[in-house]
Amino acid sequence: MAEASGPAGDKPSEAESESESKPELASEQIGRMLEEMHLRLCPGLKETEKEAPKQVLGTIDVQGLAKFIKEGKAKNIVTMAGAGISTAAGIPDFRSPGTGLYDNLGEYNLPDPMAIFAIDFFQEEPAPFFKISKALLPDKFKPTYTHYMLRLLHDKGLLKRHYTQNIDMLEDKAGLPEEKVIYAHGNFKTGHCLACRRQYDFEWMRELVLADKIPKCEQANCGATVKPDIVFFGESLPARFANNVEPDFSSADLLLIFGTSLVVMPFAALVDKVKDEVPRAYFNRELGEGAVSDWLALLTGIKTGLQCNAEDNYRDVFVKGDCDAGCLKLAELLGWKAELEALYKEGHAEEEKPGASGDAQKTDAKSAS
Ligand code: CNA
Repeated sequence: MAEASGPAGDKPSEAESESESKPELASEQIGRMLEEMHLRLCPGLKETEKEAPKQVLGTIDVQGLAKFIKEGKAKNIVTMAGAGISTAAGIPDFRSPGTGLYDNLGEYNLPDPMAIFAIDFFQEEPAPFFKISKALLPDKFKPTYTHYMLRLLHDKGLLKRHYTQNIDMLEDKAGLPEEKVIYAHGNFKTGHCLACRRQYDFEWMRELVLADKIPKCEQANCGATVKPDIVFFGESLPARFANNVEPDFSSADLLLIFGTSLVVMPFAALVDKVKDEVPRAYFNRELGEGAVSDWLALLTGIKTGLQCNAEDNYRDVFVKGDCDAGCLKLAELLGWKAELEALYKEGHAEEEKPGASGDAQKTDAKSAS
């Protein structure tokens, strides 16, 4: 379109002067252009003969979702998660207004909030990252109901794989076996020297971070910063992610997504990797940016991301509210609530001793819709 209009002050082209006098013609032209663009981008859709995908959920709500699982139609469930599944454990997410990390980085003097997790910035100034890591160290927290719901899906033989953006390793603490979890953004389990790549373990890094020291390589003549193996903005995702995405998502019969704004790529794009007829359920406080039908869909008809708010939504369930509440609600509908509560209780047994503060993580099913 830019080529079609000349620089300011140029004589208008024939098409421009015509469309100025006949606005209805201009909108027809725009319509045709969009149609053409749509066909160019999706050549297979010519004459819009593509069959509408089948709606497999009786109702597009948590009840429909529970019925689908109860009827044994979901045997290869893939789950995806973000920081929202761990906020109830006391770990702040990135983007929640007020409580999210991005709203609380004033003291770090960063060029922008995302810099704290950007590899270029870390290489120059690792101190802010390690300062914040002290508050986020994974051994301080306990899994939430959502983590135990994942565990329950696994115990029942229904979990194909869990993909997490989280680095807190609470999935591990909840008892999900390593082969069932893809830590898409890595975790704190190991770290590597930025220069010589020598490996260090979590315990070694933890002691230094707790003592407000920047982990430095101990190899002779090195001394470079050691970075935990979490994926910073600007770094590639682990090979295990790339190797498993296609087989896992193409064979999934249900996708459950918990506590993520769905804005960080390429993770957010995974929602489009399941087959067209596969139901997708999104447990989140709000429709995250990446979960709404956007301008691109409106303009081109190409729908990427969840379509919870779209008029023709046939498969995307939005379970609004805290994901723990959503999980308890789903567990109740499935007849699994007692098992879920037992797992949670067992995992929190230590904190429930008199005087301990396990209350911060208590929740109930009321606020899920
Ligand atoms: P985000 O962009 O901060 O989004 C979190 C989403 O969860 C938001 O839409 C919130 O509304 C929602 N949310 C928050 N609490 C709850 C709750 N209790 N129930 C339901 N919804 C809730 O975080 P994303 O995970 O989408 O972004 C990906 C980043 C965040 C990844 O790179 C992570 O490494 C990174 N991160 C991880 C942790 C962690 O490991 N716990 C903590 C902070 C950031």
